[in-house]
Amino acid sequence: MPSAAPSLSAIGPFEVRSTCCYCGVGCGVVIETEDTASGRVITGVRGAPDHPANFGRLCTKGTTLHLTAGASTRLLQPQLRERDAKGARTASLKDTGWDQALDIAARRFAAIIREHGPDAVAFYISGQLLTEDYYVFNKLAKGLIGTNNVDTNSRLCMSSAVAGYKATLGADAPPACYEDIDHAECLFISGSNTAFAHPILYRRIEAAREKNPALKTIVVDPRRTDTARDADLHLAILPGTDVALANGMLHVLLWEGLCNLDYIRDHTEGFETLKELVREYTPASVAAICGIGEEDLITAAKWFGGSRATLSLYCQGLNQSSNGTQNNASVINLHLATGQIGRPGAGPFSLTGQPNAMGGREVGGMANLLSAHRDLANPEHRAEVAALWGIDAVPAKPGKTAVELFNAVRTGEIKAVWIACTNPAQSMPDAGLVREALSRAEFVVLQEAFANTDTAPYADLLLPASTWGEKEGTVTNSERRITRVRSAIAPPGAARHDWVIARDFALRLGNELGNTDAPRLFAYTTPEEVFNEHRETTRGRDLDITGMSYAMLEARGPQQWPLREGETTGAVRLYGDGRFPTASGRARFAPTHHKPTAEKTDARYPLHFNTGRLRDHWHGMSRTGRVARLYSHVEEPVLAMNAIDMAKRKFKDGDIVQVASRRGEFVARVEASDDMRSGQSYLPMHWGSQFMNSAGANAVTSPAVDPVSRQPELKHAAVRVEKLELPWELVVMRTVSEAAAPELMSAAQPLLAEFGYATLALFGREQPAVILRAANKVPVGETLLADIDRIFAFDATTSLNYMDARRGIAKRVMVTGGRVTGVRLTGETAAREWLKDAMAEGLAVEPVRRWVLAPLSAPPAGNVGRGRIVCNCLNVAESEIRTAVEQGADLAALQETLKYGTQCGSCVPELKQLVRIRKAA
Ligand SMILES: Nc1nc2c(c(=O)[nH]1)N[C@H]1C(S)=C(S)[C@@H](COP(=O)(O)OP(=O)(O)OC[C@H]3O[C@@H](n4cnc5c(=O)[nH]c(N)nc54)[C@H](O)[C@@H]3O)O[C@H]1N2
Ligand SMILES: Nc1nc2c(c(=O)[nH]1)N[C@H]1C(S)=C(S)[C@@H](COP(=O)(O)OP(=O)(O)OC[C@H]3O[C@@H](n4cnc5c(=O)[nH]c(N)nc54)[C@H](O)[C@@H]3O)O[C@H]1N2
Ligand code: SF4
Ligand SMILES: [Mo]
Repeated sequence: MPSAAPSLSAIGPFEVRSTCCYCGVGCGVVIETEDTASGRVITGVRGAPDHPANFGRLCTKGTTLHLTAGASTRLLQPQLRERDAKGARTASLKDTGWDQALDIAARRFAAIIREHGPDAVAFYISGQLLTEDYYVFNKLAKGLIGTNNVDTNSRLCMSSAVAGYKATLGADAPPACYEDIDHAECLFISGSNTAFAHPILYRRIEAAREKNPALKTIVVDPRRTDTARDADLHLAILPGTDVALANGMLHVLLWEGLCNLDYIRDHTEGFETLKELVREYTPASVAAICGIGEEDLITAAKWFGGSRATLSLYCQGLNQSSNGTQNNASVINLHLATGQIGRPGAGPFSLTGQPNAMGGREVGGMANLLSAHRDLANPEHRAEVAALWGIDAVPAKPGKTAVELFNAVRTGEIKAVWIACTNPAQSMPDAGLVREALSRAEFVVLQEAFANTDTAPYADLLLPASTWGEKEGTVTNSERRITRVRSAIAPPGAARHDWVIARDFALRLGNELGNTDAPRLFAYTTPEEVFNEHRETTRGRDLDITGMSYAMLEARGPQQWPLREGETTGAVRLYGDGRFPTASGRARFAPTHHKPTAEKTDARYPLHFNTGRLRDHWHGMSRTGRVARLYSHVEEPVLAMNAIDMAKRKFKDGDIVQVASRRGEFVARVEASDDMRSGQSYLPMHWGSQFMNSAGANAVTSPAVDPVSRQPELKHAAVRVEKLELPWELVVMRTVSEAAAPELMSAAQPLLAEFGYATLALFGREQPAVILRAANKVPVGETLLADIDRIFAFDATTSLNYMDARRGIAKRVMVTGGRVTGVRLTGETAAREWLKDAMAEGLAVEPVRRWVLAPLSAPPAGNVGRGRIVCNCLNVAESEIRTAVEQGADLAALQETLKYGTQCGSCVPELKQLVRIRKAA
């Protein structure tokens, strides 16, 4: 194994160890490369066998990382957007050099700072940046410019977890570790769809349950997710009632004598107030608030308090709420009251979402934080950081947090915003408002790896960043483990590393502002130098990593913090001695009453709207959206509703509906799901304007925030759903090489706006294809159809055509090299699934030929299509699994003889469910 980044001149296959760039599990990967005529390219990826987060395993997203490494749709050159005579942004972008780009940025920022002060500019960065990138950005804002206006997408993600830990344990440190799953006797999983969002951790949970059948799992989630379905007990609470649930559980724990009074006496404070408060949270009243059975509440409490070791795993179901801090604190209350902390298998373990959410917290890269878990509000902390940086002072005025920041951009208080490694036009709540803010801003810089995100059209300056497979640095995963990220190939085009871009901008801005300190403050030549400076800021702090170095991580592998100078291993878990980093050394209970969410349903907006993740996609899909097979599990945005609510509205599966809140709306298909309780609806967060004709889920979500953490309430909005009559349908499918797929999708994206309903996706595997699905009130005009033919390269002269003007139906099929390579159906699309399979699987062309030329529009009898793919590694459809199960196969048989679910394992929860359904029938 090579020890450092390979010399790029080396010839032949080469492998480099790095970390997966998706979720906070932080799996180690081995990147496989090959040298080609056009330089070194990434050809494969596999799990690093000895990485303590994954021991060789990767999920569906990790195993397909190499398929996202091609250059198409990458930003390759700095680009400047032109403005029209009225000063509005145009679609026209001009390539420019780095010197010119950074000079322009420095001049614009300097002019605004001189005229309006440092708080008139802001940085909005990301938990997907490496620790070194993050550190430089934070110092640039707080140390050079003198503004605390630096916030990140972690505000939408982990800030309630940070606030919850600090309020109770005294510091932002997840005390547990992955190994605790093996030692636990009870797992309390709340607001976390671990099976989808932290799949490799979920494999660990499956293994632990297999090894220890006594291990009890409780899942708290309003939806019956794959994680919930697998659990011993699923509490399908009403959305936003987590605090009531925890208070009710504590009530039961007290009643049952399951609290650890010795622990409470020796290591905590404030219990009396909480005890008094939970008196009124009787099982009956809590069951009513949460909409669950009293018995289930009591069982949950007994399992939690009665087990030898209880581990809680929680995520956005708790964090993304206007009560997010209290949701977190109330789970921690339960651990403190039962002494379930600081021992193997016990503790409140907040799962981090992004690969470096933790690193961002460590460098203090948020509007209210400072380096090494210091607080901006604390004058001593400010003085310490100023001394470490060698500057007079860091500004005391708190910076603006994400939602406030974009509001201030909208009102003109903030005039220039620098966005790096995040896509706020899609991922922020109330996307319409954020888009309006961006369009009003005087100057927007976007530092991105990919060109086609929803934020890109608002950028005046686009700066191409290097990304996974190219960058060097470190990230910290959920269990406080710092791992190296390494480069396997050179960045394409003119792309540069994020920390380099931030440094070079800082140097130029310093120059413009006449700040002679800048060259000293940003004298880094390698990410290692940045790491070493960051390390020094942690000395004596709870996350002290003075014993770590790049060389040490090289020699000894990934390490958990704290790891102080002189130590050889980090802390596996925290607070084993019952001492907490608070003034008194005791943990604090955080008593609080149940409060409803900020937005409530009413007669006009009667349905609760919830959002979250899919198994195979990542956020705005700039990366996963390039890989055809990652669409096969869920092909398009579908609103999930309960069957009763659908019947009440006379909706059928597949109907097109408009979902509207007080802020905006989107159009999607609707499907009944028995995972949903009545009164609730759900749409995945991934689909934005690149994939549908609206901003998607965040067109309707609420910008209400938690008063302490300022985290927005992305899981709770009130909506109304109405059916749209769009009888005229269109489906266009075109095969394309994997490398060219993103480009064709980008080219087709402007078409989405032309229809009442429209989505874009990929399908297929060896032979990927782009698919545009659309519907409209009336047939669209010939000009638009001609545009479609041009964009999708349909050749009317060589394609098979059928037209029935009277019925308004047209069929067009292209056959190339004995395969169906293009299909355009208008008016009627009943045969689309059959034709889709014909294209993806290369089925015989003859039946398709006959069908095109015949007047029928339905597919030939019996050709319904394979349907949804469940096992992505082996390309197995749900229909095929059902057939095998009907013939008697159980999970073991599916795995042993058919090998389904034996590679990455991400589909195992669904295989189990299909077997369960069959057994129940
Ligand atoms: N496949 C995939 N994995 C990912 C990501 C991705 O984009 N794709 N993103 C990563 C990131 S950044 C993050 S933050 C994590 C998020 O990981 P998770 O938090 O596990 O994922 P979500 O689907 O956002 O939300 C989890 C669950 O919260 C539930 N929920 C909603 N309201 C409530 C409530 O009031 N109470 C409770 N108890 N639960 C509620 C939802 O129904 C949902 O099932 O995933 C990470 N992993
Ligand atoms: N409705 C709803 N909205 C949500 C959520 C939800 O559950 N529901 N979850 C929220 C959460 S938890 C999160 S974390 C956010 C995530 O929201 P975003 O941060 O907007 O999501 P991403 O699509 O991951 O954006 C990262 C961007 O960085 C780019 N990129 C990749 N690598 C690099 C790199 O090395 N350098 C640079 N400069 N750019 C790079 C990618 O192309 C991508 O466009 O979404 C939030 N929004
Ligand atoms: S669980 Fe999947 S997405 Fe998360 S780090 Fe591991 S391979 Fe990557
Ligand atoms: Mo996140």
